[in-house]
Amino acid sequence: MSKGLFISFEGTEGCGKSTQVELLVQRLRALGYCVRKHREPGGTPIGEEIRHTLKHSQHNHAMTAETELLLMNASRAQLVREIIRPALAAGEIIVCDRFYDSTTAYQGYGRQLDLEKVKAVIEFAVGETKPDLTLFVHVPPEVSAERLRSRQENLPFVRDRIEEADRKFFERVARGFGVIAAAEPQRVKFINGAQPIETVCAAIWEHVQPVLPKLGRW
Ligand code: Z5A
Repeated sequence: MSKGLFISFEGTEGCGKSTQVELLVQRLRALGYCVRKHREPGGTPIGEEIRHTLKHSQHNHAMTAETELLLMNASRAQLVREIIRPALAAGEIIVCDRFYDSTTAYQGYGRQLDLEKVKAVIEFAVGETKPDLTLFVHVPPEVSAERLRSRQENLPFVRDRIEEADRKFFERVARGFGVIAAAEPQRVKFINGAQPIETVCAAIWEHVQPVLPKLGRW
């Protein structure tokens, strides 16, 4: 049985997940915990190549929703076996920027693939390896759009195929995250991301602190 702790972050783009992942990892390391930070898709050499194919490759325009689903989960299957399981077995903390709830939200609700088939693919990719705690960072679409716009102004343009989807796609994704959070309130904690960074960080810590004593005792 795993002795470590697996925490995932979820939410729509621009909700502030990556900012909060970094703050949480820094805080846990400062307290002496052994923590690994990963992102999905990606996190392993194979996963990072899949990430490039999914997001930035010049040849990915024709990618079907089914291919997208399988590539997301190919990257995940590799991350789970190469990194997450060994780290959990060694008693470490894994903090992951997105995990399988993103597949349910984006490929299930967003791309409108059959939810039962999506679930079966996820289960094949992860097996028994599931997050102990998921922080769902929620912001209204206008906050997300404004943050992405201001970040874009400060970065060179990088093509991202998934971000090219239309508004209705992102509305379905947001609705999907809401359904997921409501279905599993024990695991998935709702965080109001439309607050100052320090306030969001404190709200996240309220959920992380109580699970830390369970490390090594699952
Ligand atoms: N995807 C999928 O379809 N299926 C799957 O199974 C998986 C993923 C795993 C990954 O993109 C894409 O893959 C994603 C879902 C899909 N696609 N889309 N679209 P990614 O990894 O490149 O990016 P992301 O996960 O979508 O996140 P992001 O765009 O990088 O944003 P974020 O991590 O949520 O936010 P952030 O980078 O922390 O913050 C955004 C900006 O807001 C930044 O300038 C911050 O300084 C600022 N910020 C953050 N917090 C605040 C607060 N509280 N106030 C004000 N400003 C803030």
